[in-house]
Amino acid sequence: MDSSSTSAHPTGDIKKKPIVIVTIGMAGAGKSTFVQRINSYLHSQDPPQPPYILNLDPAVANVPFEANIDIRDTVDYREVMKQYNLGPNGGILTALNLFTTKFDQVLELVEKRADTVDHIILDTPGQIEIFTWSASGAIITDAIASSFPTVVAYIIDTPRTSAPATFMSNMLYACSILYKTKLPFILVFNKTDVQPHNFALEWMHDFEAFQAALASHSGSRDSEGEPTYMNSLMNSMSLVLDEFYKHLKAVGVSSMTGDGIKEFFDAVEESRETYEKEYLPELEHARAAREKSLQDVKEDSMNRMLKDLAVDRSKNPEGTLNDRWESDEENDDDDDDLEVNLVDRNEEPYPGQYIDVMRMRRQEDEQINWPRPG
Ligand SMILES: Nc1nc2c(ncn2[C@@H]2O[C@H](COP(=O)(O)OP(=O)(O)O)[C@@H](O)[C@H]2O)c(=O)[nH]1
Ligand SMILES: [Mg+2]
Repeated sequence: MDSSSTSAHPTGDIKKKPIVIVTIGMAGAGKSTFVQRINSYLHSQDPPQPPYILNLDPAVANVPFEANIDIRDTVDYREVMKQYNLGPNGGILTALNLFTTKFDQVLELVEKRADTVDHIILDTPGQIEIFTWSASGAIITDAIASSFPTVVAYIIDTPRTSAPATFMSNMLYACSILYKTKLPFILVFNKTDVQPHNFALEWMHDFEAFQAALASHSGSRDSEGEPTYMNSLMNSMSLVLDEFYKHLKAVGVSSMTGDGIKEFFDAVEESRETYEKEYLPELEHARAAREKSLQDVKEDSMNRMLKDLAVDRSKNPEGTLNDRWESDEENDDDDDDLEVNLVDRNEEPYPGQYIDVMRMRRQEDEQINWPRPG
């Protein structure tokens, strides 16, 4: 009987770190529906692999999945709108900013569960730019990507992307996000139940096919039969994008029927390797560079201080005797900053567990009235 090693490790290998899937995409592309679909797919696996889900959309009325951490428990974006005199977009952005100030606590909650989950999923606000072009979005993405392998799932509304010009702007947007986050990237052509995504794959693999589609589209020639400005611009851009396509994976899914979800998860697993081979070394390199420059600054100021001290002592030798201090104070940490509580919905609720950002509310007598433009 020598089967002891396998019985000690029923799974056979060491638990891998969970992988984070950040869903990004235009409003209505189907991010939330997609998250619901991959959630139910993971639940239906044998054995089930329930993911850990974060909802970062403060303005969503109904989430079609059960989030472990929900921004709406922490901030009420309508209250934020009222108190800061903002419109809906400003309200959503400010709500996300307020939440981001507590993201270290969110990460702690996630890390506590890292041993028991394989996937961590982020659903982001409906309007893409709120996440992709805000400091908060960048902070959240960087923080999570430096703790876990992370992949961006860029959700595309396939039926709405079938016109060549729309397709191109959508791809350029994806391109900008890829270069901003530098994370492994999966293009998810959603809603394939309405329209299959093969046209997109063809355009991505063969830019001549794309240019032909452009040319056959109305408005591609002006009255003299010359290609329009827009048309020639797009022709040259398609060459640029050709390079970009090489760095991504594309899958077609239907969040409605569940088609293609398995292929999506295959792409996620491949992305884990890309993360480890490409993103992680770059991240470590950047971190080392940052630490080195910080160290240089510290050393420089330390040297200058020592020099000043030496001059001082030579001027006033008795002063040196008083240069010591009694350290009778306890090692008292300045670190006891206010614990604001984030909630993991899987744990027992208790009173006062939510962050109350409304405490930052402005005083009645402040009389601030921000004029609205226009
Ligand atoms: N036919 C079809 N409709 C979808 C699919 N995925 C999402 N939708 C619909 O698209 C709309 C927007 O979806 P939602 O998930 O709220 O988009 P979000 O703003 O990106 O989160 C909803 O009406 C969904 O029912 C799909 O795969 N097929
Ligand atoms: Mg949504």
